[in-house]
Amino acid sequence: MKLGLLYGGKSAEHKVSLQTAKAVIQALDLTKYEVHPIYITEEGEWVRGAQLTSPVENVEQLRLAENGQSVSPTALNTEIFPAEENQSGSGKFDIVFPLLHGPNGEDGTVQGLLELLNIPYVGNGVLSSSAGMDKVMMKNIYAQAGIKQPAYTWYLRRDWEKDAEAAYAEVENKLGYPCFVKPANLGSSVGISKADDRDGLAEAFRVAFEYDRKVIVEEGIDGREVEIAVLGNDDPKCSVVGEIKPEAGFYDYKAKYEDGTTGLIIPADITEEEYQRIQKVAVESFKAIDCSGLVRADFFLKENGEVLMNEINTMPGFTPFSMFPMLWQESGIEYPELIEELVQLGLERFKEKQKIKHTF
Ligand code: G1L
Repeated sequence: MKLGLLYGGKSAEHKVSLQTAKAVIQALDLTKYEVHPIYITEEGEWVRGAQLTSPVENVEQLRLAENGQSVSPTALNTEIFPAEENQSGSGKFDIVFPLLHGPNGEDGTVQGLLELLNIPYVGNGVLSSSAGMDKVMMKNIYAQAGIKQPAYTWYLRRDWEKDAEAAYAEVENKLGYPCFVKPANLGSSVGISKADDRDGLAEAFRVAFEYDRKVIVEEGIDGREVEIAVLGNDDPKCSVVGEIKPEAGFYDYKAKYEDGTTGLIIPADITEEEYQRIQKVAVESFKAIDCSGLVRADFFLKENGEVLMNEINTMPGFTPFSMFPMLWQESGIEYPELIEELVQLGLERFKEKQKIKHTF
């Protein structure tokens, strides 16, 4: 089976992607899969490397600096497997693993490319990837689906520039303090701040607008932060629940990516009833944005047992020490098996789509 591994990318999380690719390669049975690395540089250039015959020792090797070959994204099937090299027949990838985050990978654009090229891929499709990437879209859909979540409001940079005071007054009116100000379109915690008063709010808007032209403001919730992993296509299953104990007010970028597993409690100490409620909302949220493959769903669990949707992540952290794989490990699925299952789910969805009639 020819497996393409797409990683790197024009994103702040380039390095995270490299680390994830290394972990996935390590877990793949290289005798079962022909693994072909495709590296997207920080400048956005696509570079194809030779088939991997052994795990990589360090992430720098994955930058394919030496004998990488520049390829065009739209020619993934043809340029990557030129005829003379194509011993095993079709020359097509059997499946591609898109390990990419941010505006050029997680937002559905890479998935769209793979759709056009008719290449099966792992994980979420175009719609769920793009809907999950835009926090405003995601919350609007969840509101429509009747999923309970913190109150929110949002602004375009242009509106804020025109009348910042009106925006602040509206936030105070609708949400109060504390509240969280976030760029609408980022997968990570970059540009997010907590505001406790008007001055803090003004600063939080300024910072968030450095990262996006659209900003969302969310009511601060007094509750525990719990997360669950969902795996499947049309009949998804849930892992155990995990909890994040925030050290510095909230789960910021540093805590998330540099301190590793600090403050993760798996499984979370919750009641059976709370678990059932979280599981139910997780599956509803998965279906509401038409997910496939996987999702990590994040919730607030209030003192009174109420479950509020925080957000879902269609491309969750995915090293063996990230929440998603650790939740599955605790649920009895080890990392290599998890990858295997995701590949099967990607193939299954592709087959399912082939059944659709295109003429009438
Ligand atoms: F392909 C999967 F399984 F769907 C998949 C793709 C991407 C799972 C997890 C991720 N995550 C990432 O790519 C990242 C969080 C490392 C982005 Cl930098």
